[in-house]
Amino acid sequence: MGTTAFERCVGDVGGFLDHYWGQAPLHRPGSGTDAFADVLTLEDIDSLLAERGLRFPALRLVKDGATLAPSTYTKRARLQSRNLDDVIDPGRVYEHFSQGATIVLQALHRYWSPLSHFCRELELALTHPVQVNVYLTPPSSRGLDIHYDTHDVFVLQVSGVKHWAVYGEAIHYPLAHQKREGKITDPGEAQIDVELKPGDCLYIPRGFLHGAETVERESAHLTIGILSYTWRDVIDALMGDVDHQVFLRESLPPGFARANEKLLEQIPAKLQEFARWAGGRDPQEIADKLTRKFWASRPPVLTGQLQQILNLDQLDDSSLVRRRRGATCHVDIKRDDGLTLLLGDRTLHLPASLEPVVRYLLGRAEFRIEELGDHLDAGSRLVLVRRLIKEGLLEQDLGG
Ligand SMILES: [Mn+2]
Repeated sequence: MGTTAFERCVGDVGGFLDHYWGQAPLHRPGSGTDAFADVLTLEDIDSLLAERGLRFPALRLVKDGATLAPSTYTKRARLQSRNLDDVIDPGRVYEHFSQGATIVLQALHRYWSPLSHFCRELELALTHPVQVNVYLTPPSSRGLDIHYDTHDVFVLQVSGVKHWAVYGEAIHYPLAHQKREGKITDPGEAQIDVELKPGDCLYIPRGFLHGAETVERESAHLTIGILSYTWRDVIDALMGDVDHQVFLRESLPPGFARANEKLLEQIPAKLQEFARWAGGRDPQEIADKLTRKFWASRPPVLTGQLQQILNLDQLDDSSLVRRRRGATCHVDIKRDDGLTLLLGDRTLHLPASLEPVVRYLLGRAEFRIEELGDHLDAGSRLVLVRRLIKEGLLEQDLGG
């Protein structure tokens, strides 16, 4: 391997960004049947279905364009003193599958660590959030009707074969709520018409119509969804400050809803005032807000953290420490009150004096704690490293 997650999806990243990203679908033939075996196999899916005790809607079933009622494949279970009525019944899931239903495993990046890492790598490359679903379709079946999605997707074929058709754009850059209701009967001519084989990747930008069905064989694929930030988010970031603007807090003219002349008269001036205010905003401040939004909302990947916590008291100056795989950290020094580390789901405030040592340790693949000696005394460096291990940013080398 040695290639990045992004390259595994699109090949040449530069060419993809120039010619396809947000513009056009792309089919990329794969490098063989085992191309995605390290992230998910059919055996893995089998074990996820049968052994994980999943609850709806982590798994759902669709058939011929319709979602099956969860009550037909869930069961009741008692846990502690609680009655759960949404526990997936694997036996009934397999029965539905035998009768043509597609199994959808939702948000696998949350609990299947090879996919957590794959998605994390991809989202760090894009700095747009990424999620993944798995679709397992029996032979001669169709899961969803022709539709478009409101986020870009990479379809990665894991096993079996599926026939895909990608048509033109139904709506340019749809947002999450801009879905189309009702059946699409005339999607127009297909731009891509292909049998997706193991190792293949298909990129479908949001808004592009597509449909898929299996023929002779079953099919298992990953759909990686890219939940892009848009310019709408820039406006949202701007609007966060609007409440501080007195000129917008002024009440509308009394009686405006009965006779609106006064309102009509005042709107253009207010909009101009708003445009002046918006135009005078510091772009850096807005960019920083969006940057923080990404780095402060990444779910942690805490594989092995139990061992880390149990071995904290073994840490000494000679301990080898490294950045935890998949851990995110953004150093925010814009604030006056010290150093802020955005660690995905948590924010860590440290004294500003620690900036050089934090930069040092973030810049290294791995290091021994004694290497921090130029910056911190023996006690302080142990305290800092221990804290960063607890926060999930670093991990101690526990020797195999
Ligand atoms: Mn789709």
